[in-house]
Amino acid sequence: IGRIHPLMQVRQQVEDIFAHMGYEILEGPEVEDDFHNFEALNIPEHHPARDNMDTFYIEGARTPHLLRTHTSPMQIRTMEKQKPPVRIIVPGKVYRRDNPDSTHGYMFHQIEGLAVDTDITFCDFKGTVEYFVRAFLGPKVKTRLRPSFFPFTEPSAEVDASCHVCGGSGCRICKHSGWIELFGAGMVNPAVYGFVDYDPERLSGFAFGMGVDRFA
Ligand code: 2U9
Repeated sequence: IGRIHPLMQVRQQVEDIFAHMGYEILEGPEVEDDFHNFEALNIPEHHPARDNMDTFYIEGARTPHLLRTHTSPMQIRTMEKQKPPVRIIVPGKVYRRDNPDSTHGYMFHQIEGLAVDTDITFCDFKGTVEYFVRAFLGPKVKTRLRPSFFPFTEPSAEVDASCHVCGGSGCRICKHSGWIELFGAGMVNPAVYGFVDYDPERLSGFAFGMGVDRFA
């Protein structure tokens, strides 16, 4: 008897929660160019994330092409084509060079999201994150934002949830901290808007990225 794969179950749950908030679900190409995967996301040429160590480049193409290292290039493509407001969820396979072992492969699944409009604030970001985490993990779960860094968001944060095993009192699963790291997020770095012809003086937004395999 067939079953829906655990990764696709998680993907469906996440999609349903954001669809309920009015987000559109979009997919994009797995072979991308340098501009959409790096340049437009404020990852400059000598950033370590661009090293051959991390990225599979496609040989023989006229211009540099690669296997996307995140689904973010599709958010760039959407902003190039579409005027704000933008509210999208982009699930899909991504590829990174790594030393494979029983818990690491070359391909994994991500879900990223992007919201851009004329007056989106950090409060909208926080409220959306809290709504999502409670819808996904249950109404009693607490969330916490920790400062972080990504080239494409500023400020950036890691989103933690109170431990689903011990409820926050501390156990082996949360390494006695009471918290579990869930995903990365932040306000879209204004530098990104310049690459897609959006006005950073008029527009703001937030973005997030989560690993489906980790969630499952
Ligand atoms: C645009 C602007 C900003 C997407 C984001 C993250 C933070 C993040 C990781 C989670 C685990 C990747 O799968 S993972 O290894 N992602 O922490 N992603 S903000 O930010 C964007 C995307 C597109 C135009």
